[in-house]
Amino acid sequence: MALVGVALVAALSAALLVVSGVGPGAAEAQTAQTSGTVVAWGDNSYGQTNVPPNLTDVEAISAGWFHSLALVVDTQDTTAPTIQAALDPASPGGQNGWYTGDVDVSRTVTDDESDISGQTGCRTQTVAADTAGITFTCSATSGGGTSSESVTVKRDATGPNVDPVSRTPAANSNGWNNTDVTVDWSCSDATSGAVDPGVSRTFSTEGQNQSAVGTCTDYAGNTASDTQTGINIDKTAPVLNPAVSPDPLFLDGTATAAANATDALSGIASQSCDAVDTSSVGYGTVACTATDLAGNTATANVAYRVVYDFAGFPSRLTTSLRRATRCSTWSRRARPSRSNGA
Ligand SMILES: [Ca+2]
Ligand SMILES: [Ca+2]
Ligand SMILES: [Ca+2]
Repeated sequence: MALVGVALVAALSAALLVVSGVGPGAAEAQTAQTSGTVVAWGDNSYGQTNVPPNLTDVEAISAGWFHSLALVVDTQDTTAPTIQAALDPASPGGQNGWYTGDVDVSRTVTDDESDISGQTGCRTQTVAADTAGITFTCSATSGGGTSSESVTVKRDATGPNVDPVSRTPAANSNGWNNTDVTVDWSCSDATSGAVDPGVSRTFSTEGQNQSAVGTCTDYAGNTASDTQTGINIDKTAPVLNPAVSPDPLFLDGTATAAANATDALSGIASQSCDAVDTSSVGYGTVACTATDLAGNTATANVAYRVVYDFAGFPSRLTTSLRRATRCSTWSRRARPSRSNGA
């Protein structure tokens, strides 16, 4: 409240309807309306109707002999300070509201109606470590009261963990697979959390020393990768070109078969053929098998023929045969001619 001295003499307003107070004096009278406006009337020869301009919010008045008093309400601050927060960077660089680097939090505290009498927690703060959420609260007090404003910052500048879990199926003892290979990784993250609990990648292409890369992502958008090497896939069976030797095969002779296998990728691990049977003259087949280092197996048959081992006739038998041949020749010459048509 403030007490203001006023000289008021004025004509009574016809609009004097709602009155909150009356101040009768010796030469004038005045009243304050509920709107705060002062109306005065009396003898203006003393200047008593010159109501001070901007005289509003009058709560009470009192008229004297040559003076008047008006009690006006102080201009009050009815609003607490305004707190404006600012972050630098202004917006998160990561996803889902996460900052992925340092963040400065500052405040601007203002009050147009009264002075700031105190403030706490309003100084500039820097978030330089990962946090799932840290809240900074600024409180400021003025004649209008106390206001508070809070800012929560989430910072995750660290990539997630990506750990190899399995390789299915496992490579054989030679380090090879002959089917698709699936590599699995687990994902975890200490601050914002992993988007997926794990990732996997399946290889179906044949090749040696292939690499598989697993990438995990956290909710802030950070990523991390792991590379698994040495993935050897060979799905193709060896190629056989079997052969039997010697050629020709003689009855009861010694003979062997060879698979003559080749493999373009993992290479031949083993190859073999069944025994060649020369115990009888004629045609036969023998089976050959080859396996590559990946475990692919191929089989092929090869045909063969067993013949007599003819090294020529003995000399005594040759003489007998010559004689028999001559006799046969003579017999044919001695045969009667069929010129007669018989
Ligand atoms: Ca204020
Ligand atoms: Ca993280
Ligand atoms: Ca192969």
